[in-house]
Amino acid sequence: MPYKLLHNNLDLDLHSRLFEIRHIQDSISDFLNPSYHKYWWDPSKLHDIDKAVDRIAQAIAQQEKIMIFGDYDVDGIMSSFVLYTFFRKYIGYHNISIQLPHRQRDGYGIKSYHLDEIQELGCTLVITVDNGITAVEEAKHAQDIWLDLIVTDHHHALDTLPDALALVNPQISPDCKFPEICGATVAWKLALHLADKLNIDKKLKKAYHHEMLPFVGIATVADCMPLVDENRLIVKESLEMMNQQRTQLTSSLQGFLDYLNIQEVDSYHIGFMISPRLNASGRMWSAHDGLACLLCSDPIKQHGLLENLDRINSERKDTQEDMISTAIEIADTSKHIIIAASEKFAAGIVGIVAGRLTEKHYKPSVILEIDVDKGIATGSLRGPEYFNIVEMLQDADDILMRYGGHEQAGGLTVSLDQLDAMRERFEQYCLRTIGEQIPTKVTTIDTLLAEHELDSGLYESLKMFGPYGIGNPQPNFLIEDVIIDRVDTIGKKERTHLKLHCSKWMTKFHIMRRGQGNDGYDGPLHTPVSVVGTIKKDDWNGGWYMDGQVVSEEIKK
Ligand SMILES: [Mn+2]
Repeated sequence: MPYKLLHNNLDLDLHSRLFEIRHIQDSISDFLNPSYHKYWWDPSKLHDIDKAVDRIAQAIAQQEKIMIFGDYDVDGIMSSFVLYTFFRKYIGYHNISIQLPHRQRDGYGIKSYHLDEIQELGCTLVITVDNGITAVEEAKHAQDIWLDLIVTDHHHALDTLPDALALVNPQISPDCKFPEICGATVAWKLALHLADKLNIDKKLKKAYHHEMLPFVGIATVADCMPLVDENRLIVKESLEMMNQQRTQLTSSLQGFLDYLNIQEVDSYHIGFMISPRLNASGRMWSAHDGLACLLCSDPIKQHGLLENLDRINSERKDTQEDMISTAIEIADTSKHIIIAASEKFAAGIVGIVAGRLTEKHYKPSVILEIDVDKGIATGSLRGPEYFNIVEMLQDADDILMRYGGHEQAGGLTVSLDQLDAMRERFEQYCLRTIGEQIPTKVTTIDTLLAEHELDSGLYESLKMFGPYGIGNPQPNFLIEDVIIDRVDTIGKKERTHLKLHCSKWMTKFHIMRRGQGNDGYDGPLHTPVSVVGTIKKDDWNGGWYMDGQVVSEEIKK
């Protein structure tokens, strides 16, 4: 695997080097200590927000029945939770409920039949969260049946906007300084603006703001929002709350973190422990199971709900592994694009499987669930960064029934009699645009670490530059002239790790290779090598370790 080093000017300090590599325009102090003053923008800047809160205030005054319509992923669940909590807990308004669509049955977004059902329940106002900006026909249907519809969303709008009572979306709000916020942040800003409209006590409004912060932070990370600008402020603040003021969190969130035994939460835990559990509910069964975990205030009951989520998540993982092996079996991985379609595939998981195959093979992939009764195949696409998914979909416009997406991810529906034509068209398109040779994946290394930087404060210094994720990736480092003194296998029987004891001149550190104890180490000892990896906190011994490896390949500088 080839490596490329982005920055090797050790005259600059570490933060300055990372600043240059990432082309960050903010001042160093604003970036390291993001403040509300600098990054928060007022909810009043959102398109139609006054219309929205006026109608909601009227609904409250008239004791109307309100329905929040969300989505089945983490952002959709959190958006619903954040808005609902304002009504129930902060203004004591109980004539409100949440409906989340069922992924397999309903698909994404509010449908006209949902509006009919909601009206039959006696509701006179629907507020969508994390969806609705493309619901043009549905908004028309709402008008036809005299049901008021407020859309709050953060997705990109189409050419035609729905004719709803209000459209609250940063993407169509020219005054928003930073529109790349998640659906939960939009819902939160709506509630905060509603608090002003209702003249809620300032202290109470502040309490709501703080109590919701961790939930909005989780949604921001889970929805893959870029962790820059206002999102960086939100996520940094929410991590600080989860870590330093845990007793002030809602009992449901405390219960969640305790159950997962997370000591110091960072974006990694959100992405790999919290979100998958909440998402699994919507993938395998109903997202209401995830929502129930957030709403539950009885610790014993919540423990049961969390165990249930864990079980669903394990099922999801098993199904995912099965699907990956089936996909590899039935797809021709030597082609430029990996395409696998099966009746056995689960609709909620096709996206993850496509993502894993693309990551492994560094090629675009399409995973489809076949529905023989309906005569269609529906699925997800993922692509490596050198490829544009949506352009390929547009190229096959005449043979696809439905499609959508962006550069690296998309979805499609195709009739079964066009499936082979689609395979052929996609492969031809890839051959034409990529060329004969599939590009080789180059691992980028941010910068070198000098010996004096390998001190006990390295982890804390890098933590200030976080949270890491989309838009601010975890830095990858190179350390040269390292001697591997000794290698140990540590850990319990089922899961052993390799520990490489390293030294660079007078400085000692270690590299951990988690879960790889059984593989052993056959690399060089007692001779200078280069090591590449990320810096992690050492919970056992304090300080830090490198999660990385010895590289023998040449590194392009
Ligand atoms: Mn979202």
